[in-house]
Amino acid sequence: MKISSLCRSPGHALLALAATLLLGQVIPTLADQNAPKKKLVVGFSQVGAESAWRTANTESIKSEAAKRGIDLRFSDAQQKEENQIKAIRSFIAQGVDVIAFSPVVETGFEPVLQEAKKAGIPVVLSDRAVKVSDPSLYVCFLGSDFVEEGRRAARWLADKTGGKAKIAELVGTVGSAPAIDRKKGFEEILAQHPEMKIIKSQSGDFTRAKGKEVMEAFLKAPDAKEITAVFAHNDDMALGAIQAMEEAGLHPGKDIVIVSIDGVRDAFKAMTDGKLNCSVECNPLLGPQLFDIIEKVAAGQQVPKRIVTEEGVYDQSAAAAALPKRLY
Ligand code: GYE
Repeated sequence: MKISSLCRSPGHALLALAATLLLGQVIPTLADQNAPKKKLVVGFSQVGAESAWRTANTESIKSEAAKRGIDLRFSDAQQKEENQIKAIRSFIAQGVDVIAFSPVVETGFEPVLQEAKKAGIPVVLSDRAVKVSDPSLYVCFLGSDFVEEGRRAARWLADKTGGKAKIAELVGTVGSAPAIDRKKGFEEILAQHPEMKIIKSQSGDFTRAKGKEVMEAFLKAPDAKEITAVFAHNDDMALGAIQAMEEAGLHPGKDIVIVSIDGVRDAFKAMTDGKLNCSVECNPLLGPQLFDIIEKVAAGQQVPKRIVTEEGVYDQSAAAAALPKRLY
């Protein structure tokens, strides 16, 4: 019915006026709803590009943000804490909606996180944890259980060697959550096996080049012949160590048993070639879960303080079948 046809009496006229006012109010509201939504702005400070794991992690985060139409301000810290602190400060200055970051080391972030809190910007930790005295400085930590990964590596090695091994350990970045926790979990299981001992331990900073360098030094030491196993905190360092062993005329995977962590494609290839013995999975494809959390946080919804990713263990017997399906 047309509004004009209602205006035959004062009562009708009033009704028509009310209808017009009502429509006047309804129409802009509908228009608001149809207006393009403001893009969510997220600042992400990444550790660097130190490993194949990290490359896959960065790709997962960038592609997921693009898929969701999120304005992602991405910053690469090149493994330096001071660069991460600068990036976070710049995200605060830009007034982003949410800050996410993967802290290169555990300590030293408290002051900048306090600045974010004062600015009212929520912070989500991705992959690595921080040590802070005030847990309200971040809303959620999404990542693996690194202690359990260390335990898994040690359990596998104990099984493989019948509880007898002289181990050279390639440690991750000093002070980083995965290096601290993987060592802790590994040593926890070693404590149950008196004939398994770490005889050498040094950081290879999670990179292939440094893993190789450290292994070369281990192999030049007077007691080098005693080494029966290598525990590398990530695949890249194990792959570097494999190169060092081959250059020294050894047969990696046979003369020395090697277990590492991550489960990247090159590790699966090395396992199918018989050079690496085992890789404990650590999933870098955190993008979808991370942005689920970020979107909830931005909408003011509650999220759990800790979300653990699910992972497995692969050795040579499982590597060939799993390789074609590996996504990273
Ligand atoms: O294992 C390593 C990377 O923080 C879990 O960092 C991550 C670790 C990963 O460089 O390859």
